[in-house]
Amino acid sequence: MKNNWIIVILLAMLISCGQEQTEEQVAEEELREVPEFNADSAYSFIQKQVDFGPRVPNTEEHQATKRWLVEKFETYGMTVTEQDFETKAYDGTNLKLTNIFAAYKPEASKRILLAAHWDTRHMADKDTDAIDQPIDGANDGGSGVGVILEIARVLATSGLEPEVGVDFILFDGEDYGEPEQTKPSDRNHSQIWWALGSQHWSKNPHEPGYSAYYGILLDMVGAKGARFYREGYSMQYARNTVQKVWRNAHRLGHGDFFPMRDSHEIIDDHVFVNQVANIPMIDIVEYSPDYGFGKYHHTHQDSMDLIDQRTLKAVGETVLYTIFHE
Ligand code: AHN
Ligand code: ZN
Repeated sequence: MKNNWIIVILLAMLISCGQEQTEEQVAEEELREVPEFNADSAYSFIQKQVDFGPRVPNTEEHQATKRWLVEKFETYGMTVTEQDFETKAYDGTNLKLTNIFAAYKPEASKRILLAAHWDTRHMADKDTDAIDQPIDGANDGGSGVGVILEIARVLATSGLEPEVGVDFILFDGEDYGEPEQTKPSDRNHSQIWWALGSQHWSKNPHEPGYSAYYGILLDMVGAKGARFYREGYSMQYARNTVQKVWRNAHRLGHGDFFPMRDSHEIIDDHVFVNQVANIPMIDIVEYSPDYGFGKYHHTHQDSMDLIDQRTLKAVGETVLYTIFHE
């Protein structure tokens, strides 16, 4: 009998000890130092991409941008893998595409995968003018890459190191889908002509068996006044990560940018990463449950005039904080 009581007391001590540790861990987490995300630097990375011209597959501008992106990651001491491949577009054009992969802290086994697309749309099919001309894609393409490059710069230079490793993937051919005007209501859904780079990589990862703890896709993360809702597929495949990231945004005072509200599913690069590569990936994307994409979407309004450093900062700080708290 006496022994039973001793066991109960010992158990109680163990439990309370465990709780104390948890509290300590929480306190320690809150004290974790997170390096500064420089929105001015992220902005300049977007400006640089736009200065190359539209990053349309099979153009010289696209090639030149690719060389710069690879060099940028290499400057930050990362090993870069270029995945070249060819694929047919909706109109039969043979596209020469490249997915760009870079690894930070490759020895870490727990890894976060950050993704964006680096190509831009070959037409302004939602505009009323010059619909056959390619767009600048400052936000659609440029912003996700800009935030990613700034995170890569910070990881390489701040002197602070997260516990996790971080991988970066820049997908090509995301935006080469069919024109809005020729989208027939009875169109054949068996083939999706968008997200060609992520479709290829998800089926053929650059390293067989590649995986990550979770991924975060950044798409159109730089527009003034942007709102990031909890996108449908992200909630289906990676709900915990959505909740964690949105909670972090609110902790940092960026709650206005990250409403606690769902939007329905959209086809974006993360769909294939989730369904084919089986890596849970969320999409931080400007897509409203009320009106869908912003009015600049696939128009010539998607230029540097649209980009606001406050939006870049909200997204960049939230993602960096999340990385440093894993
Ligand atoms: C749809 O148009 C449904 N998905 C394409 C997502 C996208 C286009 N993101 C950027 N541009
Ligand atoms: Zn687009």
